[in-house]
Amino acid sequence: MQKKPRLLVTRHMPDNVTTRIRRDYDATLNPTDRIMSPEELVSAAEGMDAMMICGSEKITPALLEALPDSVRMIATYSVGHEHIDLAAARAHGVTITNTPKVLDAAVAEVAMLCLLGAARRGHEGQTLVRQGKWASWNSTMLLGKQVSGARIGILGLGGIGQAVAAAARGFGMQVHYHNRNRLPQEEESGARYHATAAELFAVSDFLSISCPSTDETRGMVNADLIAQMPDGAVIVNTARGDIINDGDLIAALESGKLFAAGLDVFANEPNLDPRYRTMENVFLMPHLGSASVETRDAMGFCCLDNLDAFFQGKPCLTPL
Ligand code: 8YV
Repeated sequence: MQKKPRLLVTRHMPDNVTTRIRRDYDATLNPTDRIMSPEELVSAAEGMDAMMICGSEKITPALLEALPDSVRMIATYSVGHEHIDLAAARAHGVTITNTPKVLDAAVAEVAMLCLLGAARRGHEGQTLVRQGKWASWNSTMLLGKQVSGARIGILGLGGIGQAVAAAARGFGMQVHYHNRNRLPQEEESGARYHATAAELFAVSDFLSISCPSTDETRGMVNADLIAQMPDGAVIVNTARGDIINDGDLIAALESGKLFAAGLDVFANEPNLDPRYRTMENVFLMPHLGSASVETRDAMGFCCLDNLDAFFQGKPCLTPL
């Protein structure tokens, strides 16, 4: 019988994923889920053929240099890959895969949760009920911003952005978007293209961020762009926290320029800018975009399908 490939799984995985890992790989698991330091990663990778990692593991040029040569493939349990230096991986001959598509629907659900939670004052309503401070019905209590009929601007109409667009259409929203390049018409599904971010922001009663974190997008959502938005707009972020300039967003939320924000992701997670914690007009989630049972299994299976293909000498399904 052929020997199973040796796989280092750096974080705890859902049961269905772990069952398949144990079945098909000679695996070293991390049941305590403690995030390893780069030195610990290198030492744990000793003798491994491949690694299955998460966004918590930074695959830097220095780490790739230090990893044993036996590691030929790294599958990241994420669609985002800003934690991996792809050029350095290529230079070291290490194949990298991610998990696109399988999480589009789940992340779009959380984008809508954040959008609705922000627009319809989900945090304040919850707090009122939970703290026993809801005295009586009142015609002007916690009035929100109506979603139906409003315009949503989607920054990054990729897989997740398109799923957000479909959900937003279900709420009767008019969809606008900005990408570096315009999509073919069939992928736009009627969404209106704006060649610049400033043009998109100018028509966005709601702005949903669905683009990756890159050198171009980091810090992009700043005071200048927010100033272009209609007064009383709402910003939603389910992509990466560092796309937003936190100081500028907070200033716009405090001044009333923005009505609210719905945030699932933050710069420097989990140590987000502490000012968000006490702001009433911010709906907060702890990076739960892909956190449904079905999607977290599908992400694991996507990693394993890629690993299986790699070790069978076939092309990976979702290489980077
Ligand atoms: C994950 C994500 O929860 O896929 C991504 O890029 O941000 C999330 O789905 C996280 O990155 C797990 O590694």
